[in-house]
Amino acid sequence: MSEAAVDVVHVPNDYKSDVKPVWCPGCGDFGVLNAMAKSMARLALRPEDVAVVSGIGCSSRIPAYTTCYGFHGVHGRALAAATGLKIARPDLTVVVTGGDGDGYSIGGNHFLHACRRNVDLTYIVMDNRVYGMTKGQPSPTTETHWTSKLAPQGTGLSEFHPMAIALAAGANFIARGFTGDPNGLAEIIIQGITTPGFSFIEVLSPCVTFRPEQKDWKKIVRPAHLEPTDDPAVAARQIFTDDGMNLGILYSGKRPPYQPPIGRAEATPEDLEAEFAL
Ligand SMILES: Cc1ncc(C[n+]2csc(CCOP(=O)(O)OP(=O)(O)O)c2C)c(N)n1
Ligand code: SF4
Repeated sequence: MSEAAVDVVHVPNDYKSDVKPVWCPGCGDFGVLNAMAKSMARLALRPEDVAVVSGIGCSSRIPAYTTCYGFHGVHGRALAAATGLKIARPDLTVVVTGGDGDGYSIGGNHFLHACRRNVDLTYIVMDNRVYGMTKGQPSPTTETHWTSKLAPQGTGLSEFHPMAIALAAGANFIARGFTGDPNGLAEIIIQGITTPGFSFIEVLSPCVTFRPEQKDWKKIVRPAHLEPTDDPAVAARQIFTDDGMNLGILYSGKRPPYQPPIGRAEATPEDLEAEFAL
């Protein structure tokens, strides 16, 4: 977070652009936009000191809906772009946003290595257990027996467990929020942004169009009533007894973030042109 960020009082609407979201009415992703705006206002961040980086998907549209710097990149590559940005501009607060398809399917490899590298990023995954933008294909977090026109017999595949993977791969902060609780989610995002290193926030974000049954999540989510631990063994036990509906901060570690010194560019553009000339 930039130290110059505390001079102006901001309200959540200062972080929302004039671009009207094209999400379906009732989509959980509205709750994430609201929670992000609340958290940035509470942290008194200047929009120009924040970059929101995404891939492709309904959830990945968020950068355009904010007044922060934004990068709406390539499907599954948000973490790679954000890592480069944060290394080059450590003064920026870099928030990465996307869906379960973007982050765990095509972007799965980047997810593993972002956790391992522990660059100071906050990664918010809007998990609706489906590919919303491309009309309802199963994603890695889709339940094995969920049937639809596109998967009439279900996938028959084990579900990906993002929190377990994040812990095993080295993420320094791991939490779960719910879009129906924007205040609780905003608090988690604040903790994620202010905890150094790679912060992974799984957000249960209903896709009301392709998974209308997820509207019932509001009846079954619950606060986990856990003290965040910095002991991976304790966190691992919690994760493997978790039914996916416990909300809160599971793990808050002490691993220092990876931030190599930023050197002066040693080659000029002319040197590079000469080197790569055919
Ligand atoms: C390289 C590439 N492969 C596939 C696609 C098609 N595509 C666009 S969004 C998407 C999945 C979106 O699902 P998710 O990330 O879960 O986001 P949601 O729309 O559910 O928020 C896919 C497969 C693409 N745009 N680029
Ligand atoms: S298709 Fe699903 S994820 Fe996409 S905007 Fe509509 S409700 Fe949201």
